[in-house]
Amino acid sequence: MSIQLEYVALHRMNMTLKDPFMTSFGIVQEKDFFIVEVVADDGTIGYGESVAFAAPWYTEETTETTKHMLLDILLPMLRGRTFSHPREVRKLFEPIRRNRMAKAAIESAMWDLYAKQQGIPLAEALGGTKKTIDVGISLGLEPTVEALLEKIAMYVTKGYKRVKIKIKPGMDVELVREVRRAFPDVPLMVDANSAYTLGDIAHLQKLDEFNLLMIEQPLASDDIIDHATLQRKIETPVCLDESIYSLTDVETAIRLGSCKIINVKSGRVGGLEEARLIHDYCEKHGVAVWCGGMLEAGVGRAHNIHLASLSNFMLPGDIGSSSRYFANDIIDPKVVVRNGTIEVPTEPGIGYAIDRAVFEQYRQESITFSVSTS
Ligand code: OSB
Ligand code: MG
Repeated sequence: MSIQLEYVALHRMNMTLKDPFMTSFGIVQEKDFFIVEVVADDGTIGYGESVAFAAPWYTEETTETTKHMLLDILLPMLRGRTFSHPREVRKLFEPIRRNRMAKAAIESAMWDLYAKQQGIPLAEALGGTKKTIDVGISLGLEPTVEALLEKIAMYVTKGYKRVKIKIKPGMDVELVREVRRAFPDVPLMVDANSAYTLGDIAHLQKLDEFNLLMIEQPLASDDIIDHATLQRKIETPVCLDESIYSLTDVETAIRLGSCKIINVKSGRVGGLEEARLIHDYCEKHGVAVWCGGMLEAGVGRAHNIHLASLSNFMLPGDIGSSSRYFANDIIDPKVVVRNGTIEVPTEPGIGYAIDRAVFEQYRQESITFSVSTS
C-alpha cells in the first residue's frame, strides 16, 4: 500500500490555556498553532499539530515561521510524491536545515494517516508496546510558594506520578526545600529552562540533598559541553531538553556525559521518526527517556501518548489530561488521566476524533494546499 496525498489543509487555531504557564523566560496563555490535515486519495485523513509558540522563547521557531516553512518550503516538496512509509518524510525534509517543528507538524500527520490506512494504532506503527503510560504534572512558576504547594497537592491527589516544578535564580533551593518539606516522598524534578551558567555550580550542588529525579536543562539552550562539566560536579541527574534537536545531538550528549536522561519532544526533533531513533539509541546506551510536552491541544497530546508507549519511555511524561490545559479540547474523547496513567488508544491512528464543534470554535482560518499530481 502507498500513501498518495490529495491535499493538505492548514488550520490556524487559537486556544486559551486555563492557567497561564510561567517559565524562567516568560508566560504563555494563548496557544496560536496549526492543525495540519493530510488527506489521501482514498479519503483517509491524518492529523498533526504544530508546537512552536507565537514568540521564539523556547526555540527559534514561531507560529509565523511555521506557516512560512509549511506553505513556501515543505508542502511544495510533497507535490507529486508517494510514500510507502512515514519515515520517508524525514528523509525528504533532511536537506532543509532546522525548522524541525514545522517538519514535525507534517510528519506526525503522515504517521496518523499511515496508521489509519494500515488499520493499526499509531503506537503499534511506532513499535510501542505499553497499554497504558505513566504521566506527571509540569507546573509553571507561581507567584507564591503557597500557591505552588496548593497546586502540587491538587495534582498529587489526582494521582499524577511525579511533579515537575520550574526554577530560576532566586526561586530555586529554598523553593525546593519548601516543596520537599510538604511532600517528602513525591517523585520530584526541576526544570530551569536554561536559567543558569557554569558560574552557578556551587549553588546547583545545594539541590543534591533533595533527592530530585533530575534537573532539566539547567544551562544554555545551545550548550552540550558545559552540561558535561556540570553533570560531573552534581549528584542530581541532568536531563537535556532545549539542547537536543536531533539524534546527532543525543549521540554527542551521551558521548560527552552531558546528561543521564533525555526529554524527547517529537516537535523539537523534527518528528516521530527522529524521536523513535533517539528512543532506540538511548535504549541501547542505557539512557532513560521520557516524553516532554509543549502545552499541546488534543492532537499533539495524542501523538505524545502513542510515542510514550515505547518501552524506553521509563519515566512519567509531561502529558496531562485535556482538562488540565483547556476548558474544552478539540478531540473526542478527551484525554483522561486515571491514577496517574493514560490508556493508549487501540483504534487506528491517533485514536481520538476531532470534536468538530469545539474545533470550529477555535479555528481562525484555513488554507488548502493541493499536492496531488493530477
Ligand atoms: O520546558 O518542558 C518545557 C511548556 C512549554 C515549553 C517548554 C516546556 C513546557 C513544560 C510544560 O514544561 C509541558 C506540558 O505540560 O505540556
Ligand atoms: Mg523543559
